[in-house]
Amino acid sequence: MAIDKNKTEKLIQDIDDVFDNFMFSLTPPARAFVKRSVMGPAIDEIKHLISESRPPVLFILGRSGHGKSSLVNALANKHVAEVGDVKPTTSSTVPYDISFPERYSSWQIVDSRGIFETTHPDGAVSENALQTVSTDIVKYKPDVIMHVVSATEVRNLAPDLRHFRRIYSELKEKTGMSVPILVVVNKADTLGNPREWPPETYSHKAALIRETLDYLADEALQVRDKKQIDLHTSLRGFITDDESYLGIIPTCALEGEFWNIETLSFFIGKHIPLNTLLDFYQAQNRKNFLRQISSHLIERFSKIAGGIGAAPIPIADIAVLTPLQLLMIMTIGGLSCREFDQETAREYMAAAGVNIGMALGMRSAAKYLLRLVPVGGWALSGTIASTATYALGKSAESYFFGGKLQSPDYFKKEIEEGK
Ligand SMILES: Nc1nc2c(ncn2[C@@H]2O[C@H](COP(=O)(O)OP(=O)(O)OP(=O)(O)O)[C@@H](O)[C@H]2O)c(=O)[nH]1
Ligand SMILES: [Mg+2]
Repeated sequence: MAIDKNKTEKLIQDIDDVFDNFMFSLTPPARAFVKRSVMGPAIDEIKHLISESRPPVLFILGRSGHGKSSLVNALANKHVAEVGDVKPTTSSTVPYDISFPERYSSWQIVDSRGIFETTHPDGAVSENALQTVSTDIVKYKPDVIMHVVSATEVRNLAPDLRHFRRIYSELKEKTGMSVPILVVVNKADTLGNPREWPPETYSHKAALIRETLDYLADEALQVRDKKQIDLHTSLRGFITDDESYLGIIPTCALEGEFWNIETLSFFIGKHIPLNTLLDFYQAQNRKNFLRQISSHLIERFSKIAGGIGAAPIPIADIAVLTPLQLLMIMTIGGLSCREFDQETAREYMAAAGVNIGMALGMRSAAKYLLRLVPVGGWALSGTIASTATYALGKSAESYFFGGKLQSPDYFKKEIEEGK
């Protein structure tokens, strides 16, 4: 299971009702403040991340046979694109949707299949082909462009990259659009002896990959600065300061031998818009990435909760925060591939030691949350509110993602001890 966007509206409505019910104790100005400055932003955050989320558009560029389709399959973690050795007969861009119904997600792939084969006798890409790609970028408005080059061909095909960079710069100037582009150095396994794999085991293979990446960055693209994506090793690729090619990532997309696909996925996730992240990561069923969205959400929600400290009249009752916290817990559960509903919040609460009967509605569930994070004091300060929300979120995250429940108290202490 996963987060079903279509259910979000209803859930937000429910939470809003719960919230209205919790407002009795507040004066009208305080009520208006909490609604405008706390609940509003929290709901907007969920809308932005979930109900307004849309499929990412991934544009794949590169010569035939270099592994464009294989990469799509590797990223998707399932067979979605045709892989083969058959030369393309038509040179046109083929857009297609991949849907992941069980994960309520989809992607749009734009495969520039064959376009780069319309070449001059000397092997260079024709100006015509480049213009076609340029038109297609305007037409399909991709969120990211992957330029796939087989590792063994990097030296031969360096001009492709430079030509494309030129065309892209012109396009950028003309239209103002800015799409992150990365070079995927695929078939890294075929450098040298293909049987020496993976490169973590064979230092010679690792050296060949490094050499190829360095050549690409320093000589072919002449980037001024490049940083390792993984601080421990240069083997997993670079982030560059190039105006077009933001990343250089080696991969193996051969089925059964996948390598460094997670780095690629992570890099794409860093560069696509926030409202495409849910579809992008949820489709892949990669829990560690969904956990990052969850962490981002917890931080946002605790910051929003902290806003309560700025209320014109001190707000004494932390209960006003519980609808927000309930929404947060349900979303964290949803991201971890539970159902996106109150059952999920109930499951966490039961695990944390607050067993609420099945018959009780959302309002009671929210009330019971208070037992999990007791806070003292007569007025709710911003710090208390954000700490309590953070601790609760982290505790839910440990339960849904870590498989081992840590109490909110544990995280509260961590914050108080300044960790
Ligand atoms: N050894 C190795 N083979 C790969 C890798 N990626 C793809 N291949 C193989 O390369 C061949 C071509 O892969 P495709 O994914 O079909 O290439 P493509 O770029 O989509 O080709 P077109 O659709 O013709 O433009 C297939 O036989 C793949 O199995 C890789 O990382 N390593
Ligand atoms: Mg293909």
